[in-house]
Amino acid sequence: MAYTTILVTREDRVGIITLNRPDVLNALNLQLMEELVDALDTLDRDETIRCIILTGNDRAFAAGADIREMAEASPVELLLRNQFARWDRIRRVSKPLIAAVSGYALGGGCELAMHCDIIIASETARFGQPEINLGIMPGAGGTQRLTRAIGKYRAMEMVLTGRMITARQAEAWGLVNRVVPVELYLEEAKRVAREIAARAPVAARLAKASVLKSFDTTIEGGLDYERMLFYLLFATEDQKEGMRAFLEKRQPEFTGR
Ligand code: DAK
Repeated sequence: MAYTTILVTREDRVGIITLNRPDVLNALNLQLMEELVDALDTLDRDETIRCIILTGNDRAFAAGADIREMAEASPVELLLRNQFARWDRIRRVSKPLIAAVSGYALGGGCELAMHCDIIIASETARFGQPEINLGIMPGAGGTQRLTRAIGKYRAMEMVLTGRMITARQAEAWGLVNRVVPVELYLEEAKRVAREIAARAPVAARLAKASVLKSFDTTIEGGLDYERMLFYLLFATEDQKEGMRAFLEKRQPEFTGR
């Protein structure tokens, strides 16, 4: 698939997807969402890729769904566009996904960042769920993920007022991993991605699945799930290699097998 609204690059074992509709602050239109899901799917299936970075430009990660495209839509049109299937696919990306956010991450843009597993923010990042200003509410998981990330009262304030928060506020509230100067956010995301890419890929994938499981199960169910995945890793060559390397006092060579 040839992309017109995103750019995809590879640096060693890291795939980088850059949202690229700068004139409209990377508003997420149908075309972009289709391309984004296609690129994520391709990178997720590519054995040479071990971690994926999702980013925008310095001014905007994404200022939300494309309002122009949504303004006159009927519920049936929304249903037929089947956008939720695309968001579900993003939720199911099995490899670690890092958001490198600068500028606006609003509405669907904030929700997209929250689909990622780690969020690195520039000092200029602004997060918000401003849907209420348009007469709607978050529709791609914002009320659920934001609440789990920052708690009921802060989420309520953001969702009900539509007000944006700064990168520092997001950091203090636990919505981002860390805040770095704007010149460094992508570099920092790459640094973390390379660190993850050097680890055992199957273990990273199952560890991600296990952490995410904690959001929709009881502690008992989550512990059982974790245990199964833990056992499973002893069937990998990487487990043997990792432990052997430790005992032989050398660096492990993980193959993802
Ligand atoms: N959609 C379309 N165009 C947008 C846009 C957006 N969300 N955000 C910005 N733009 C466009 C502006 O219209 C403008 O275009 P021109 O006028 O130059 O043609 C250009 O980007 C630059 O924006 P501004 O001139 O407004 O720039 P400022 O610096 O003055 O203001 C701003 C920046 C981010 C404060 C402002 O642009 C703004 O308030 N933007 C809208 C933010 C917003 O309300 N976002 C939430 C959208 S609702 C769904 C899943 C998810 C969603 C919906 C459905 N399903 C699964 C069905 C999500 C919904 C949303 O995200």
